Amino acid sequence: MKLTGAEILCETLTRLGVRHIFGYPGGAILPVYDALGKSKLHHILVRHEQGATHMADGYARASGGIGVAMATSGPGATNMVTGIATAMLDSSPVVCITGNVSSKLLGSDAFQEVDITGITMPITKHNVVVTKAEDVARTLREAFLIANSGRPGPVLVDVTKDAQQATAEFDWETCAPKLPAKRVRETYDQAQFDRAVELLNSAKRPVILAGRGILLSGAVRAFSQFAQAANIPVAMTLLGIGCFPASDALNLGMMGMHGEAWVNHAIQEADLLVAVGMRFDDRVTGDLRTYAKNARKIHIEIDRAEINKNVPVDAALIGDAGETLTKLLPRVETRDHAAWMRRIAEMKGDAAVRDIQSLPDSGHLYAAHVINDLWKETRGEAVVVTDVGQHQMWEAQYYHHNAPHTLITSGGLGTMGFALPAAIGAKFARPEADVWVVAGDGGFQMTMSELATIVQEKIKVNIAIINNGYLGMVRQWQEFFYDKRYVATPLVAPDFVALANAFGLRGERVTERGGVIPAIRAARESAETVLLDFRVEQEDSVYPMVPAGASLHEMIRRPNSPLVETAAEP
Ligand SMILES: Cc1cc2nc3c(=O)[nH]c(=O)nc-3n(C[C@H](O)[C@H](O)[C@H](O)COP(=O)(O)OP(=O)(O)OC[C@H]3O[C@@H](n4cnc5c(N)ncnc54)[C@H](O)[C@@H]3O)c2cc1C
Ligand SMILES: Cc1ncc(C[n+]2csc(CCOP(=O)(O)OP(=O)(O)O)c2C)c(N)n1
Ligand SMILES: [Mg+2]
Repeated sequence: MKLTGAEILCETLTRLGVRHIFGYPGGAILPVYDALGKSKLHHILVRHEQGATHMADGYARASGGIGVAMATSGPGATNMVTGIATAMLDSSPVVCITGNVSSKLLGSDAFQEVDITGITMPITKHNVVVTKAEDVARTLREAFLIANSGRPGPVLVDVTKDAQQATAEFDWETCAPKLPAKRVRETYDQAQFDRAVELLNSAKRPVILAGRGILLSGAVRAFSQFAQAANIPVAMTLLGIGCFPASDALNLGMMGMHGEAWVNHAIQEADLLVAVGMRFDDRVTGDLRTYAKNARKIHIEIDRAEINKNVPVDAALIGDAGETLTKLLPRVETRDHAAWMRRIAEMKGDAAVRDIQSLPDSGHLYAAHVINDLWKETRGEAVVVTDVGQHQMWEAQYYHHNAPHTLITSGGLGTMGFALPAAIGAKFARPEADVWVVAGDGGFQMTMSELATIVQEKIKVNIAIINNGYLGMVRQWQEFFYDKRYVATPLVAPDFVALANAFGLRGERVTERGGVIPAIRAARESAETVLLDFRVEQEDSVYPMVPAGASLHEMIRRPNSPLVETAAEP
């Protein structure tokens, strides 16, 4: 069958199981758009190509599959850069397709020509230029394979206009990928495995560090069986949240810069850390010289490059988390760690039992209240997509996630503007889910034009803006480390309710604690997207906080005040 490169592209995507493409057209990708119109693929027109990449990323994170974004050459492609880097830092499988000028014009500074493969080389897992129609199908199939195998990541396929327009023979069998099929090699030797078993079965004060690799591996069940069998408490990274139920007795909570104080202390006192699918990010370890000095370490990790990168380990089990945990399970002996659990409970002290819900209503609305009420109202079952800043940390602390893929957030790059588009992607992946955007007044203003995408596509998400009138997380650093010199952090915002109305959406402003639950209920009951503008305390800070570069146990705690650090146990 003879097809144009553009038709081959659409046909290949369809056969690969793609249903949604987030994109924005332009001259260099027009042949593909023409073919798209004749295909069954659902194209979602975004308002900025950054939005397309975050949508594809949110789609991937919510579904466990691959998200697809598309853009034209030049500015369309460069607008994708932030979204690609966001996906790269969090190992998210996204395939980006860009058009480019005709192959004979490449390198001539032609209209809207940029070397997008050069630009994205360090922020893609793989990228490639396709200049011939006959290479389109195989290259795309390879891109999908690479994006979602081993350690996942973004792949960019740049297709020149002549490759889209030329015709070629299309035959699914002959365009099979030429890469080795998905294969995760166990590269640890038996001695490492035996050492890990010995460490696991002899530890007195063990802690599991659970990361996003568990979610990427689809190993939630295997992980839970392992943790229960070993009877070891579980601390989670920000991106690991959801891989183990918050309600489980073994769950300790989040570790790291804004993790729970007792979790960080437990890590510092541990005699064994079992790191599973996490990469010892600097937000997690604090000062490496003082990090968990008394602990032996086991690292279960698919990417060899992560082993001994930041933290030297005693046993490295390189491979897929699910497969490794399943192999370890029969060798794990269930030990009584009651004394250790008691010690951790002691470290929780009063921080764990103070319940913000039982505090008298002082008339102030705190972000923690909003998030905790959201958790209660949605019974912890919503898919929450956050932006970056204080509200992101409060979400991690006060919304207790029990199910995998229910917290979607930009961790590694920390990309403001992520939440709204990523939530749109998540909604396409899981149309039945109650999807909530939790964004700051700063980050929301970066990509709020995607409200129009919501309207055009007639989708329903709920939007909670935690509006503190500041670039709050930066203001907090200025408060703590720059003598309260609030340079460039007070922030004017539009009237968000009027803004929602301008897009044809309903909006509501909430200024008092009593208004939170009714507003959340009304938003959930509405068939259409509702934007809630929560006017919260302006100069509140996130506690605890490990200052950048300090030791993990050197946390700034909330000064004496009627406020509390932690909500009730789930
Ligand atoms: C404002 C802000 C504050 C933050 N504060 C904190 C904080 O207090 N605490 C915190 O934890 N984080 C915090 N973060 C996030 C932090 O920057 C990192 O993004 C996060 O800690 C990384 O978590 P991770 O290692 O679990 O996930 P990733 O960075 O996604 O790493 C996943 C790891 O799993 C591996 N992997 C992938 N697939 C598999 C598989 N199949 N099997 C085995 N392994 C696999 C990967 O190779 C990788 O090493 C903050 C971010 C921001 C923006
Ligand atoms: C694109 C981008 N620019 C700058 C930053 C640095 N930064 C991190 S948090 C933050 C403030 C976020 O403010 P807001 O969205 O209002 O959230 P809040 O912290 O107030 O909850 C800034 C500027 C970033 N993470 N991303
Ligand atoms: Mg703010």
